[in-house]
Amino acid sequence: MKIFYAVDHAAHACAGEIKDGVLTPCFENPTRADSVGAALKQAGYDDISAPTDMGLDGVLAVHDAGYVAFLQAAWADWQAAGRNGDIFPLVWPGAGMRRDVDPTHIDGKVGLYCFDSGTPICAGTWGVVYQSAQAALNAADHLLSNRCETSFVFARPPGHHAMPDQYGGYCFLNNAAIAAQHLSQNGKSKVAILDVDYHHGNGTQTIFYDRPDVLTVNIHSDPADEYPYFLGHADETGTGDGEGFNLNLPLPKGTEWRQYQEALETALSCIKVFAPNALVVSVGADTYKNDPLGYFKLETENLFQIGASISGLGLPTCAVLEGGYDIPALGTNVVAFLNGLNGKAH
Ligand code: SP5
Ligand code: ZN
Repeated sequence: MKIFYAVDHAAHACAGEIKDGVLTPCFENPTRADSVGAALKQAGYDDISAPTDMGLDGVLAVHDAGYVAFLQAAWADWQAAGRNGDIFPLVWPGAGMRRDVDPTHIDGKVGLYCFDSGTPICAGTWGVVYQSAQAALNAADHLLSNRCETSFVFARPPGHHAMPDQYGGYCFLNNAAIAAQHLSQNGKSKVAILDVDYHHGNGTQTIFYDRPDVLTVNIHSDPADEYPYFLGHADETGTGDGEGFNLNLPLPKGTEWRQYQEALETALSCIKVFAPNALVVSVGADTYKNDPLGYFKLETENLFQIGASISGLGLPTCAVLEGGYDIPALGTNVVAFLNGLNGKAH
């Protein structure tokens, strides 16, 4: 299994996020990737590389050019406005306000391109975000021409909340969507994306919502009672030609393996019927019982079982890390998932 990550990931390190109304140290911080890197090496996964630079085309295939230009310039614009701390939004275009305007002030730009208050930007953010997207492109590329059957990206920051033109949920560029689109444009005529992060992958769903050739399937905490609230409900099934090619399987807080496994079987059956040529998995370890942001009750062994069940599909598979905030356990949980995915023993 080929593994990629942003080697300079530690440059994306913000001071805090707003949680429960309080500025709190960021859950999504560099120690996450350190935990994963150490566990991978200890488990013998040593084919780990920095990505080669495949350029912006793969990013612009899923994100709006104006949004990407904003991300590239945001820190310089923020500094030019005399600010030194992390970038946070001040005002949003709420319902009934205009989105078809082009703010020249950084506060207007941030409001236009951001959808939550928990996703700060610091000096190093763009460079790391770009490298993580490159890691996803490299991992997808390695599935082409059968160079490898499985690949993995321990991307940080994660990606599945990132919309075509908005960031949030710790996510800026949608790494999984970028990987899927790369596969789609290079001979994989049908691609499935399975998202098993605790939170709904609102960005990934949105990017492919009108596409019948990219199936998106999500198993996540019911957005009636959990972030991101405004997408991820069971009645969202796709639109236009994409009608019937999005499946949401929301589960209640407190979900244990027995109930999760039923949803997973439903998800895998749906993917089998779709019969894709390749699979992208958004894997989050925030389904783990001790996760500080998640309220499911999965054990490490269950992460292994998720990986093993997915491997039963027999598809070329690119796994992309999303959430997981019990940082000491994160590496162990990721390795458990990968051992399952690669047909190894738990
Ligand atoms: C990629 C990913 O997992 N992103 C998750 C972003 C979640 N951000 C919102 C956190 C809000 C936490 N609220 C918890 C309430 C605890 N009482
Ligand atoms: Zn999550």
